[in-house]
Amino acid sequence: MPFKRPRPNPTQGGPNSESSSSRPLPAKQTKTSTAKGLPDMKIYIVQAKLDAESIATLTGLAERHSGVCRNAEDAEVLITAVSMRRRLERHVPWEIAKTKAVVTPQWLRDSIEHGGPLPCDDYVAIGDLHETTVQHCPDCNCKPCGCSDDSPSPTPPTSPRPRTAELSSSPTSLSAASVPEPAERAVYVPENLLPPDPPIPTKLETLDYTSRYACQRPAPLVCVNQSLVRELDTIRHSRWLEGEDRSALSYERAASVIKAYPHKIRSLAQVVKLPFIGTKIGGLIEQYLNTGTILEAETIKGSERFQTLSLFASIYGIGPSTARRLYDLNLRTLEDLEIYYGVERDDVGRQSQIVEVEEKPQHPRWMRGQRAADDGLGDSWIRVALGLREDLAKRIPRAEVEEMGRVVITELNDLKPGCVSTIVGGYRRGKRESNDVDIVFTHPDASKVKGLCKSLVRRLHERGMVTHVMHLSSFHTHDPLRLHHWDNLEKALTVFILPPTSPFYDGTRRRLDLIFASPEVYWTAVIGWTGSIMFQRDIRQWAKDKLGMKFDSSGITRRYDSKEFYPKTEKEVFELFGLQWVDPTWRNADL
Ligand code: DCP
Ligand code: MG
Repeated sequence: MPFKRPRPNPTQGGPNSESSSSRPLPAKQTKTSTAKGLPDMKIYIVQAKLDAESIATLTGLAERHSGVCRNAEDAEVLITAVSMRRRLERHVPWEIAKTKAVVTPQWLRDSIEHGGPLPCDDYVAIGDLHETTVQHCPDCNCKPCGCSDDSPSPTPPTSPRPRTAELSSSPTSLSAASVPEPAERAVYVPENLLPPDPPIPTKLETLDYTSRYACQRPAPLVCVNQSLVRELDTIRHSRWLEGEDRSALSYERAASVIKAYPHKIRSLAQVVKLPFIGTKIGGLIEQYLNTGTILEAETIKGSERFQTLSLFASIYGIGPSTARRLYDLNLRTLEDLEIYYGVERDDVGRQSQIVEVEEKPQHPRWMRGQRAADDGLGDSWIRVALGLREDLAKRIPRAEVEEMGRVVITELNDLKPGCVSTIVGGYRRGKRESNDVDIVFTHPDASKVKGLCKSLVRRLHERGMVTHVMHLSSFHTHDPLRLHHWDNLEKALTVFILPPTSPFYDGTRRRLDLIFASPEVYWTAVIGWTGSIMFQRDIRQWAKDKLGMKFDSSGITRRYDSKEFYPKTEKEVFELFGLQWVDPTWRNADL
């Protein structure tokens, strides 16, 4: 779910995840994975230009999924972040480099994700080595250049070997093999597209606040240790603003664990064994217990830099890197930003206009810590958001969220009768006031969903209700070979105003996100967009760790064979993953 309101969240997972490539992968090859993703392959990692953490990560990946060599000469594949020949030559003799596939670190990540070596063409690290890299690439496809159709593959194709055994060996896991085969898309008949009614009670006793996974911990809207959570969240927010995503994630995880801890914390001993509470966090908790605050959080709150970066990042479309850039330009107030961006408030404030902001390449927002350098929506949207900032900063009470839902659904049903929908996001988790309204829609007849998002936005615009659209994505059929199935949903991120006939009308602009899912993935979309961020991210992590499955708001896929699963109710999603049901109001795993 790209381009939602930038929020103080570093590792933006949201409904989707972790490899840094947003490019569609080439078709899967006949050579498929064994327990090791890249069996019998020798990899050498050129350390130049990689920081210690990346070296450790890449080495770990190579060790787990392949084989690591101590010198370049013995390797088939050289992984390097270096892009200049001269620089590479300082580390690897050119004559040797020419006999290897010399590729970027992304090749390793993508190949592992893919379950076998990918063609190197798109991952060539050094321009001068393009041809030799393609020639020596260990993928089993014929090389686009340099080899003939009948040249033998460096590693002959092996027959596919599903990773089922490996998966089912985990004692806590629901084996992927035990999951029923997915229904064929063509014969899928949705049986229950409406939210369960009456709500399914959460059996708190079956949930586990000590779990490493937020999707197993019951987290209320406000917990008994809320002020401690807030202190930790201040540090997290600061780290996020400073681009220190890994550190931010540590604080986010610790705060999330505390959020679900059901007792008032009076001594560190109560929580010291909980996951993600290490020595550092433990020290901070102790400090909080002794003094009622965490010194670092208090210092952060008092810092001018933090206050300014927070202010800038509160503008929809400005992410941390843009905020820091603006700060470095010596801008300090929103008025400074107005001048910098050339905002004429009357222009954007009251006119009804569709501002379609150019869509950027979609970097999975959930690929925490690996986001694009520029995390915002672009200058044209920032200009609009600055002009609307007073309206957009106002929280939306529940009754008004419901009114907005009613109005939109009425318009939609005029357009296409029979649609069903769920208001998701913070509203569904019980928040008394929301920053925006998120609604997921579908139609029991899948063929009627396509294009509906655009038609609805057009209709709402014609009726003066949608004034701005900053992202409108179109629907593509699900492509299971993509790393992230973003395109199974149609999304419109808009600015909305209630019609003057509404009893709630007061002219305030509101952010409204419309998400259209095909009926097969309606419930995964509902879960992904209900959040909270940490809750849905840990469902994804759980699905990956325990079942070898991919989960995001646009679908569920089994990794080893890319088969899709279509749960028919929200509860079925939990059942499929072997998770206990958690009512949305207990999914508040973030602050
Ligand atoms: N989401 C996510 N990761 C993100 C952003 C969003 O998983 N980085 C998912 C979970 C969120 C849901 O989308 O709960 C809706 O996102 P919002 O930004 O609208 O956040 P909420 O609706 O939870 O709160 P509010 O809108 O009140 O700020
Ligand atoms: Mg929301």
